[in-house]
Amino acid sequence: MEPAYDVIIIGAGVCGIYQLYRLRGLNLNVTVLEAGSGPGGTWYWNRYPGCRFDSESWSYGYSFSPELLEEWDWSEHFAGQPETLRYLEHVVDKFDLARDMQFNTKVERCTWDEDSRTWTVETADGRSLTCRFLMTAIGLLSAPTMPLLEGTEDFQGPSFHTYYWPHEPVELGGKRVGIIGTGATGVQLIAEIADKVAELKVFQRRPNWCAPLHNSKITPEEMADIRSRYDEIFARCAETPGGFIHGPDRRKMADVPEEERYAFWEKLYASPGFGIWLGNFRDVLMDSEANAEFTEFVANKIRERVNDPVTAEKLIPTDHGFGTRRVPMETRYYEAYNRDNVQLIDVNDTPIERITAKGVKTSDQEYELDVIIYATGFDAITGAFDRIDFIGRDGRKLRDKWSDNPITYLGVQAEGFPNLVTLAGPTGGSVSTNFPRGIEVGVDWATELVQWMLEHGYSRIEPTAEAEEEWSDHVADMYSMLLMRNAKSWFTGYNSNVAGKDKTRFLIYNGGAPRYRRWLDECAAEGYKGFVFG
Ligand code: NA7
Repeated sequence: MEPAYDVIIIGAGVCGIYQLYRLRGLNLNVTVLEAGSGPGGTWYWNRYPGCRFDSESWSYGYSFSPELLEEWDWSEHFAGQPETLRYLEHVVDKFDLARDMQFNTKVERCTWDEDSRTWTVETADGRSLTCRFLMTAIGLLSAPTMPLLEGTEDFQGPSFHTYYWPHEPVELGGKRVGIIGTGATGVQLIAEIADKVAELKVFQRRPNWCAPLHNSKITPEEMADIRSRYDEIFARCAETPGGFIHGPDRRKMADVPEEERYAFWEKLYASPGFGIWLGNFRDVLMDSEANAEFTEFVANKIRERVNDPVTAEKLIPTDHGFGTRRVPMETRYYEAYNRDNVQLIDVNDTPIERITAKGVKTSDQEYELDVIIYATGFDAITGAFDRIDFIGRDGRKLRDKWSDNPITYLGVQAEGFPNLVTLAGPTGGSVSTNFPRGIEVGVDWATELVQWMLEHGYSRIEPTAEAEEEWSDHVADMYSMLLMRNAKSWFTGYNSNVAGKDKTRFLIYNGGAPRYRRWLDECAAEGYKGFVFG
């Protein structure tokens, strides 16, 4: 029996939107299943105050449509979440994509049937849909995790994970607010609300190396200039490892005279965006001596910005060097701790014992709060896969296959799971880049693959175990070059709140976007080597 759909895409975020657009071009029968009540993915869910891009807005928008580029104006160099959501909704409207999207549709189980060569997708509302190809666009950071603390249900005021920030406005003015977590999310939120709440208690386990974002408005003249340079901007993003406008300085730190080196670092610290991380001397992220010197430079910046020396030292990471975990970008984050209403509570000194009806109880005291916010991060990349039952060939479960290390071929497919295309899945190139830049490459490639299969009369694709092994070795090699491999963060698959994930896993591809594209291109040029077709 023919399946109901040629392709089902799970997820209507940045990736799912573009994948639907491309498959329309092949005249296929496609539907997108989305758990949210509208499109936008990450930008639909994360509505917490202060949520915004760390990518330059104009380097984040889709590049595929000159008309779209022509008509969309960004208001800030680093746009806030409401604007980004409006942008994605605009794209969906413009290309009339919503008619092939089913919202409020949560996927629970996907089962491969070898005889009919179809996937059956079961949804939480009790429906079963069949398709030839199943594509996941389920996000990297879409499986939020709560801390393993007792009593989270007992708290009597409002409390939520940042990912589930309510759609209706949350009144924080005059409230006593507690935030657990100081990653990129916590840092944005803390800086945004510090001067709006009565009291802010920040419960910090490990600080991060944060750097100034230097956001600003885009004037009409600037927007006109950006528009005239889009080709140049996207060409630049295509040549940098991270898909950003910022690429590494090829000089070695030690080869640059000290005075010049520090002048360069001062300039980076005063410049907008990720340049300080991704535009630094290349060896800062690879060589521990170079890293230590730059790390001390940033530590001194924190000391200059935080009035109380004890608080300043608590905000300075001691377990990892600068840039070896995700660098949170901030706007007056450190200055928030100079305010009388903001208190930093180091949970290493006074561990949280439990959440109570009234607030947070540490070994030291009970902090009475009106609102508790969990900025405790995500079960990154594989978490969203684990929350769906993917059952492949011979009843194999993807969750089991990936429990130790998520292995794939090119980040695109896993052996044992025919016709399942893991867009933005583990070990793929898009997950470590400025996301839309990476995902346009991945989606274009997947679309061409489907087209090629249709032209050749194939209805089944699966990678070989050998191809998967070769890719996994390469992924591991790429980690070995970077100091990041030793830091505990979601880049290395670490999450203390998920059983079995408090250890290093190779989750992302660190070889850089240009190298990833070469692998994809070579694979296609050689008749999609490494895959077996039927
Ligand atoms: P992150 O970067 O994973 O940060 C989560 C934070 O929550 C981090 O500071 C954790 O401390 C903290 N955390 C987690 N569990 C606990 C418990 N039990 N007690 C205290 N503190 C805890 O997630 P974000 O949402 O901030 O950022 C995710 C990405 O979104 C980000 O990288 C951007 O790409 C966008 P830890 O460091 O583990 O000690």
